[in-house]
Amino acid sequence: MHHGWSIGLMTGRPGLKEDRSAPRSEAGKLPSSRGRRCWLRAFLAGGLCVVVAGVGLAWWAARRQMVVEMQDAPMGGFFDPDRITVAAGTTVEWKNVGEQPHGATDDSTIALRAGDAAYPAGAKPFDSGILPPGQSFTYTFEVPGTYKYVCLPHEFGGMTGEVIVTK
Ligand SMILES: [Cu+2]
Repeated sequence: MHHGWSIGLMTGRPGLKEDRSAPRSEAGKLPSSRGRRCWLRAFLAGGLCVVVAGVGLAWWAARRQMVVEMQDAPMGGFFDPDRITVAAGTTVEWKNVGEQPHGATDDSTIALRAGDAAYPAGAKPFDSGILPPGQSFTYTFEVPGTYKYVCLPHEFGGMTGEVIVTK
């Protein structure tokens, strides 16, 4: 207000004072509309934060979850994918999408060939048991290293897999 008035005085041009005073009423409204815009901006920024956090969380969760499908094949079956690399803390889900029973275990004491199954020192062996069609088994890999596992009913047919766990 003072600013417009002083400029009007300095320039001394007639009519300018009126020109300056006309938008003054609009200028008077400005703080409240600016305030509303500020709230809107804060609201949008907050919403954006929530969206970004949600996407980040979903990405983080996806990174720590992996699905390996157990599929039927003429020689018994196969894991799809049969070799994965995951970060420590990842939960792997084996899902039997076939029509015959499958399984997953890295326990070398029950595997047909001891070399087909292995897990790093410090880890405990996992064993899904026999999974009927449609069933799943999950295991969370906490210890980094190389895991070799088999489907017991189809190990002879080469149904083996590998999980490499990084730190
Ligand atoms: Cu199998």
